[in-house]
Amino acid sequence: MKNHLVLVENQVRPGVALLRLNRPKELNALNLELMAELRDALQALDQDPTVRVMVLTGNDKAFAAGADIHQMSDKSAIDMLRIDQFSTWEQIRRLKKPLIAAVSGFVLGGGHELVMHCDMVIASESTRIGQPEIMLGIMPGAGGTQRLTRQIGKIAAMEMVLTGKPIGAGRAYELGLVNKVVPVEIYLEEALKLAAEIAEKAPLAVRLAKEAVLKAQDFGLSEGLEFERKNFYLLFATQDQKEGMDAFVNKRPPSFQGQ
Ligand code: DAK
Repeated sequence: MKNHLVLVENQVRPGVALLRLNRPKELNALNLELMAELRDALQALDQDPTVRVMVLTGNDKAFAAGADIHQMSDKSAIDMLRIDQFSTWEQIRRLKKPLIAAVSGFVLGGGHELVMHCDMVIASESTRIGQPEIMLGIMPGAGGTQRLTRQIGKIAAMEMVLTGKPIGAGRAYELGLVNKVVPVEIYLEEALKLAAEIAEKAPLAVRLAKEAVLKAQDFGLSEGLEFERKNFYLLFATQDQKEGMDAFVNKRPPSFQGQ
């Protein structure tokens, strides 16, 4: 039987799917096979109408300790170019539905870059986040200089990228890298609770709002506001907008159908 590198459970809460990285002995090091499996699983759930929100986790000791160093160690620049792993990561970046990371323990290198592909992050108190690539004679290559700097600013990003030293969960919260820090016993539960809350919202509004927030990372303000406005207008074409406003006017809870 195939040994799955990513375990998938659908409907762990209504409308919520859970994906678990499953290379515990290697601290969930992200090899090519795991990344391909993860991309395929995420894309399938993104297309599945019964799923509204996805949660990505590892285990208490490690979310992921980075890309697989054993697999990369003998590669040439041309090997890396031919493998073109960036297209896999790019496909994860293009997911339409919200993806929430539930992390604990080591969140290093590519592991943290993967977390930065997620939309929100719940962390356990034992989380250690770092970009240690500099220790290996390389540098971050999947967003660890660009997304990280946009998220926490130049000074803090420089320190993480140039020293390679990990930071604890409290500091990560102060810097805005995680939404919430909770005891290790409940970080997954907390992430599932957040996912379930978002799964109750109008799916098309969630999708277009996620898309617009992500554009703020790429666009200048006036381009971003124009993009926001178009998505805002578009939502007035949905049945869920009528349902949400009718429910408010008639003092009843809304029931959103994603139409
Ligand atoms: N790769 C492969 N195996 C790893 C690993 C990794 N990143 N991290 C840990 N392991 C394996 C260890 O080799 C060990 O396996 P055995 O020797 O038992 O077979 C097992 O996991 C347990 O690790 P340790 O014995 O080292 O455990 P400790 O508790 O003593 O230490 C540690 C935990 C996390 C401090 C240590 O394992 C460590 O420093 N790991 C390396 C962390 C690291 O440098 N990460 C950054 C890797 S570079 C790209 C996208 C992304 C990237 C590159 C390209 N493209 C899109 C092209 C990303 C690059 C990186 O992440």
